Amino acid sequence: MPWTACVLTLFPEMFPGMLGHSLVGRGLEEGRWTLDTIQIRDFAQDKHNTVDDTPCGGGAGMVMRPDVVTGGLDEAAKRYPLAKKVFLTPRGRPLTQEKVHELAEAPGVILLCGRYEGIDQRVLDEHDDIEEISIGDYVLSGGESAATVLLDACVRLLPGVIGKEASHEDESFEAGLLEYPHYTRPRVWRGREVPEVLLSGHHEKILSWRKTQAQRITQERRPDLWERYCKEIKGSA
Ligand code: 6GU
Repeated sequence: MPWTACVLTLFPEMFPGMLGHSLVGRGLEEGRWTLDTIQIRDFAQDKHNTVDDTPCGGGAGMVMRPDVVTGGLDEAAKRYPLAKKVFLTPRGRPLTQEKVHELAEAPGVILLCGRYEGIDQRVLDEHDDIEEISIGDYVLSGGESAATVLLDACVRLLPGVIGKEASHEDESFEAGLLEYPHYTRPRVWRGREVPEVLLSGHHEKILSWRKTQAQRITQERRPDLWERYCKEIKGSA
């Protein structure tokens, strides 16, 4: 069975979108993963197909109704009983590469995308197996672009999707460091030379240079990652 993605959204036409292109799109065509969408509006309970209402207690924006959202969630769980359920929200726990691995190793995911100000809290209280995940500290207009990001990150880890082009170990975050800089031909471009060591053919020196660069860049840009990396090094020494 391939890995399954099921997206609950008011805008199913946004999918596959970017996920239909490049290596991830090829993986979809080759059946290495499947993408299903569920239109949340199909579970509206009234003749006007209402999905949202004004927030209790007042305030700006609209809130998605719990009866409508749960109808969609139940249908998704019926189709994909083993999939992990995720609600994409800026209030969620941050998405990390570790979490991406966990989701990619599950049989699949059900992704609930909110629009408007959010969804009624009682849906989340009722379905205690829904994990709330955020893709970063900024606010998007809806969960669909976040779902696209999460799916890209998961699908590229599935067997056969990336092929031998990338060994994942070298990538940013996999070793707790940001990735080292890359170079290709020409050897000199606008007076800028490719670092000598990369042309030396000396494999050990190249590995050591790359590691030093990865450490320098991480230290400069991500003191949070650097601190954790240093602690882990100490712990394993
Ligand atoms: Cl998952 N959704 C929305 N709407 N905004 C976000 C987000 C998710 N993650 C960061 N900002």
